[in-house]
Amino acid sequence: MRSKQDIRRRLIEVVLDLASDGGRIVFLPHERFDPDAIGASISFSEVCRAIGCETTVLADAEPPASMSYLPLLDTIHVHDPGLTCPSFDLALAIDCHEEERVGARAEYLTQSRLRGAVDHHITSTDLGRLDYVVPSASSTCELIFNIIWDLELHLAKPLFNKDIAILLLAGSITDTGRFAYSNTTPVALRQAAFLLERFDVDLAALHHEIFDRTTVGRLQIKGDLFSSLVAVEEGRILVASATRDMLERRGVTGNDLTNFASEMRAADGAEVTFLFVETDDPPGVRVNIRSNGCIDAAKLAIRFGGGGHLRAAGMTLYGFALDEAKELILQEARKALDDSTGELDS
Ligand SMILES: [Mn+2]
Repeated sequence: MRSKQDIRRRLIEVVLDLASDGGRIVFLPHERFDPDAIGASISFSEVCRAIGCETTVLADAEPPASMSYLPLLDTIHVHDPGLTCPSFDLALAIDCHEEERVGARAEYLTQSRLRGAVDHHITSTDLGRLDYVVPSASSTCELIFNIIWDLELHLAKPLFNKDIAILLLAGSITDTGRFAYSNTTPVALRQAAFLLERFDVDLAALHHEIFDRTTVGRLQIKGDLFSSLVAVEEGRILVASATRDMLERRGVTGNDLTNFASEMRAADGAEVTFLFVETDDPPGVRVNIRSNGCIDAAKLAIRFGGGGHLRAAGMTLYGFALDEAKELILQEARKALDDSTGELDS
């Protein structure tokens, strides 16, 4: 088996090779991208362009207003399923590695000359030769930092800049819950220190944008959700759910709710929390899972076509009604808790 470093080296060699004659690379952040996926995609794309590649960041949708603080969002292209897929030398899935996670853009992975990934999600499929997937990394931005670092050393020229610093910090801060979750590594902290030493980034403003900034509608839906929260199995399982009507009444979307699942996990005695959100297009139920380490959230999500990490994962149950989804998943959660023998490795 090749080590992660070997795969990183090979990926860097391919990028350098493409840079020498204007090779074309497309970056594919996962669907419903978060700051980690988009921050990693844009920063890697910027660096590859700076060294001679032609690059495109191809997203499934426009960035949500909540991410408008991020630099270089105007460089993103939004996928148009009506257009034929242009040919690229290399297609990279970012913050994901499975075709399903990039949805309709999967054709770029299958039709490009080379394909790869940079990701830190738990692997459930066979990895390709250029799949740089490190589940122990705190964020994909941590892995992109390593790649840019290596490229700087190799080319002996500066490649980090202030925009890239903000993008990488945003991904890292989001995925580590402001350097508070158990996935926070000394490496992530050292990288953040390096970026803050080298560039004048307003860290307080970045934290505010990522974690504190909210809207009246979000505060109201939070009240609605938490006041209807249900404790199951003596509070070891906590369940909250949002119907389409609830979202409409407060003028918010399902994407505005993701952090609430993590907040619920802080309740005394909670071992696993579920947030169920009714979705429209296509109809189904989005499930966010947060675990305190007793059960493997990713394992549960993967079984239903989703994915994630040990303590944070999610999936969408297409065609399910809210009550059906809750019944099915709670049954699985009870089983998983019964089978659990205590703390899993994080
Ligand atoms: Mn991530």
